This record gives sequence, structure tokens and C-alpha cells, in this order.
Amino acid sequence: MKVILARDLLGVNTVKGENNREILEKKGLLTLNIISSPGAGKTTLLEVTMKSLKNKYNFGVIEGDLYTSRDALRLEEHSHAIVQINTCGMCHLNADMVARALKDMPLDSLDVIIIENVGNLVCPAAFYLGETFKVAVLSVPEGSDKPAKYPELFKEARAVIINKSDLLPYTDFDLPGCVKELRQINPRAEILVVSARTGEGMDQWIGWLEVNVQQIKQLSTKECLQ
Ligand SMILES: Nc1nc2c(ncn2[C@@H]2O[C@H](COP(=O)(O)OP(=O)(O)OP(=O)(O)O)[C@@H](O)[C@H]2O)c(=O)[nH]1
Ligand SMILES: [Mg+2]
Repeated sequence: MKVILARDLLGVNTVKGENNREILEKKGLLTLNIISSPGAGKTTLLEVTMKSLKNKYNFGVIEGDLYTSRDALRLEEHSHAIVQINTCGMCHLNADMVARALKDMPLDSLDVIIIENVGNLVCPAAFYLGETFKVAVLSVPEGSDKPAKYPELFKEARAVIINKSDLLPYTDFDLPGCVKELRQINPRAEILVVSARTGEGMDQWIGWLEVNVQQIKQLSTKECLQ
């Protein structure tokens, strides 16, 4: 009897993720894998971000949802290319799904790829898709204890966005305590406190994004010249 271990499946996924990464790096594309619990505000954050940058950068979006194309419809007007993946019940995207989506994208005319993962704080963190960075979104109503209780994603994220800061006065969210725990879990993560609704903190997040778009472009140009 053949026994397949979850570890082996993850290994196969990682190899496919590395293939995606190679393709994306050659094109000089910053690729962000945006992960959060359902409803933390990923799509809202992306709507505001892409609206403010769409005259500067061409965004390619891979939208992951169990069902429906609702989020893709919200982002379509701000993106240069968009592919919706419906996982039909699966709680995360995997590298193979992303490889198929990339084949349908005009990579040469893009500057950034945004992958909005399926809303889930745990499983998506285990599946490498070939992204440059994972970005974790935590929202105020979820509670400030979540990074310590669900550390997998927060350990790996290059940026952690604490969204819905407009709700801080109405909740018991302990912002200094949360930031302290995040720093213990992941000292190198950029921590950004934002409200996609009011716009508070959005300039810092957009600034972070722009710096990284440029760095990845410069890296790929240097490699081409060598
Ligand atoms: N008060 C407040 N509400 C927000 C903010 N950002 C998003 N929301 C609301 O939160 C709800 C969920 O937002 P979405 O952007 O759909 O969240 P999501 O993470 O994309 O959700 P899934 O894709 O289903 O996981 C919506 O009602 C938004 O209007 C914010 O900064 N403040
Ligand atoms: Mg969404």
C-alpha cells in the first residue's frame, strides 16, 4: 500500500512554486501573496491601493475564492489583467493553480502581480506559490491575540497590515501588545496600521509597495545585464 504524506505533497507544491518564482523573477515582477482570515479587508485594501497606483503600474491579479467571482469583479476595473480561481471548497491556493493562471496573463506588460488568497489564516501559509513576499492582513475586530495564536503566517510575512484601524476606539484590540508580539514572532516584518475605509496609513503601505516594485525591477535588470 502506498502512503502519501502531507509533507511529500507540500514538497511537490514547493517545487512548482519555485518554477513560478523563476518565471516571475525573470520578468522583474513583484508578486505579493495576500493572506488573511475571511473578511479582514483584503479586497477593499486592494481596491484602494490599485485605484491610487493604476496610472503608474499595471497590476495583474490572481483572485482566489472557494466560489463566486465577486472579488474579481470588484478589482477588474483597476487591474490590467485578472484571473479568478475558484477552488470549489479547497481552503487555499496551490502553486499549480497559480502556474495555470500565469499562463493566461500578459506578463510582459505587467509591473506587479497580486495574489489574493482564499480567506483563511492557517492553510494558505503552508503553500508556497512562487511569491516574492507574503503579506498578512489582520483586522481589528478579529482581536489582537491572533498573531500569537496563529503564528505560521505571521512568521513568514514580509509585511503585516493591521487593517480597520478606524474600529480601534470601539474594540478592546491591544495595539501596542499586538505589535510587541508580532515583533517577537517576526522581527523583520514591516508592520503597517491602516484603515482601507478612511485611508489612514494607506500612504505608508503604498510607499512600501512602490519601493519593492522598484527593487525587484532593478534586480532583474542587473541580472539581464550580467
Ligand atoms: N470599518 C472598516 N471596514 C472595512 C475596512 N476594510 C474593509 N472593511 C469591510 O470589511 C468587510 C470585508 O471586506 P473585504 O475587503 O471583502 O474582505 P476580504 O478579506 O477580501 O474578504 P474575503 O475575500 O471574503 O476573505 C467589508 O464589509 C468591508 O467594507 C476598514 O478599514 N474599516
Ligand atoms: Mg476578498
